[in-house]
Amino acid sequence: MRTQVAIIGSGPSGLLLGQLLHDAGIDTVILERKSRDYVLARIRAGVLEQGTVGLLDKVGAGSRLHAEGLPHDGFDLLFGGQRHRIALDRLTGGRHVTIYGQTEMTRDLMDLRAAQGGKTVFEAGDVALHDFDGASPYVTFRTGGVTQRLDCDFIAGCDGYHGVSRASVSESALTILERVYPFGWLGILADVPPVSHELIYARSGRGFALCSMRSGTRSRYYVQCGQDERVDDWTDARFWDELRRRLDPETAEALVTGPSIEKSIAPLRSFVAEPIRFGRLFLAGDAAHIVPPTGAKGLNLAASDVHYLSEAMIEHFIEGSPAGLDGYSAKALARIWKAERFSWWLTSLMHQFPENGPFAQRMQQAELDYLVSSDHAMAALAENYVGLPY
Ligand code: RFL
Ligand code: PHB
Repeated sequence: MRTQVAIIGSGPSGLLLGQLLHDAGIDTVILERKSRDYVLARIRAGVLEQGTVGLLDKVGAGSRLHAEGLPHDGFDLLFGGQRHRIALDRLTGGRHVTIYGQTEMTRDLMDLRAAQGGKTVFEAGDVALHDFDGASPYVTFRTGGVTQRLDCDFIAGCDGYHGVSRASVSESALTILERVYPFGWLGILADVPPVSHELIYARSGRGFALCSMRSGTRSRYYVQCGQDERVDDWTDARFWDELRRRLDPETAEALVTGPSIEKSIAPLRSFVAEPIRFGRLFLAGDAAHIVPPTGAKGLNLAASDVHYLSEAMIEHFIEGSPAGLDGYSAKALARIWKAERFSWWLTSLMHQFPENGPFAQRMQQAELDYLVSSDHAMAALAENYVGLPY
């Protein structure tokens, strides 16, 4: 088998890259380790920047998003028992974010790819990357009990944090920069109306909490939890009780609870691999970097990476110029680091850290007090939240 770009991973970055290249007449094959149903059952991100929505529109995958997605032009910070609104539209000159589940976006992109006859191999086992340092890279994988070989011009490693692509690069060629936080997020999804029509990011003495949603009838809530906690120890009743205690009395009173339809714990880390190009292998999305979810940046960074990467590949295939590919790593990393900084900052501001004593607590409180009293400070938060320009 031969293709121009072998894409490893059928998450948002692999699928969006496949579409952007397809629209430029560039052939791709996606190799995905899991089944389609498995990928579509993963509950992840929910907040899309306008830039991400713009890319989905560009490839023709935006119609359901515009019909069902919820445009949000603000969110609340809750601390000291009070809610403070961050008016994204006023602070950023009319920009907003869109609430639309990553699961739905993935489904839209998969359906579009299938309708256009794009090739995806699901349940591709033992994916291995070969000779990406040379001129003729190829990928081997197992499907239906048979080992196959896929020759290509380039390999796009879009296979997430635990994927094979970054792991195929020699350790000496990679610099890893990382911060692991001493807590996780316990999240639940429930078919209950959201407690508020906008998101609430809450700091409390018991830890961080987030009130989010997927629609007018489906809510997504998170509470900060210990690093080593087990989902099985969290009954729904315990979760709702803990969430209530981290909210102000009025919001806690308004909270509608119900049985969870998904419950999981995600560890929090900041992680960047540098560089993100190795000969004919290019990393994008979670394969290259992880942000803690506090800033809602992970999926949006995956989108900006593949925007840069698709432009670079189009420049190579259509104009015959290597300049875009040569500049990809530096260009993408410049935006990645800004999102890393924002996510780290918001995480540091809103969570309880086991090592924080009274001094650090007062610093968090003072910074939050300052933040909501200053339009300049709120504008800096808002412009990062809606997404920095590409
Ligand atoms: P993905 O989505 O992990 O997809 C990678 C795909 O590669 C496949 N794969 C392999 N395929 C073949 N061979 C192998 N050896 C393979 N190894 C792996 C996997 O099966 C998978 O299908 O990476 P991608 O495409 O880079 O997308 C990144 C995003 O998924 C991620 O950044 C976001 O979900 C992060 N995130 C959020 N981002 C936001 O922008 N806004 C949010 O509100 C937000 N909330 C979140 C989040 C992530 C969370 N969790 C669970 C980590 C909330 C949570 C709780
Ligand atoms: C979500 O709805 O899953 C979500 C929203 C905002 C975040 C993180 C996760 O910052």
